Amino acid sequence: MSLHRIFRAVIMGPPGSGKGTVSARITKTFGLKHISSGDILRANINAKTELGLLMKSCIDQGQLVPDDVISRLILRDLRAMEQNSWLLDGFPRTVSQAEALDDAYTVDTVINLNVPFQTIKERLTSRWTHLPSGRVYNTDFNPPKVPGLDDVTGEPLVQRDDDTPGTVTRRLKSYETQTEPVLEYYRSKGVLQTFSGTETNKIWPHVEAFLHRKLPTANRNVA
Ligand code: G5P
Ligand code: MG
Repeated sequence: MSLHRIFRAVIMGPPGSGKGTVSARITKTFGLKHISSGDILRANINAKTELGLLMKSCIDQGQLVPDDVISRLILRDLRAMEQNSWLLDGFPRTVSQAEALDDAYTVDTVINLNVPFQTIKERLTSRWTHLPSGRVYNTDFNPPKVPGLDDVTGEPLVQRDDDTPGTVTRRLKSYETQTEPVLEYYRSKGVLQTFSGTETNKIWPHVEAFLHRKLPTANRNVA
């Protein structure tokens, strides 16, 4: 790896596996730009853009939005950060999305968070989100300093419309049928690194050590 090489990573894992939580730690420690497809979609819904209005019912029902829509959206954002190292969270989620990404960029590493479904179901019903930033809290695991309010802005936290038990079950189903094949896709390319566990605080040191090996200081974005 040359000194100035840009580092491009993907973080995968079932809904609620801790992608957002681990991404925040990676961005803080390694300075990669974080792009979350879910955060971008929710920002569109919140701002009532045409795209947001079209995608809302899909997301609320726990279904994936169409491949061409999300691929276009994410690839457009990535073109605006050609000079940056980045971490993609929530994209790609189908083999077709992975192929679209592959046509434009080579992914250096894929971090896969392997967390049992039972653990996930308990977490999501106690998640609170600050929609504008994507910051996530949990009433047990990492509660906000003031209940119901974001630590940084003091703005109100909300529960996501797709965090109801029935919708979580549908999201896990679509993960199994549509997203698990993407793991195989990256495994065959030799870039998949899986981290298993039930607690983010136990998984994180392994992810951090792995990235320290992969990503010498010189490759990080200037903060
Ligand atoms: P998203 O937004 O990408 P998901 O379903 O992939 O949504 P989600 O729900 O955002 O993933 P996460 O980021 O993996 O989960 O997890 P998180 O938010 O960090 O952690 C979950 C909760 O657990 C939080 O409350 C956190 O504090 C807590 N937690 C973390 N670690 C621990 C721990 O160790 N212990 C405990 N007790 N708690 C913990 O996508 C949403 C929708 O957008 C559409 C789809 O409709 C999708 O369903 N979409 C796409 N559609 C098509 N293609 C794409 N590429 C799409 N991307 C998004
Ligand atoms: Mg997330």
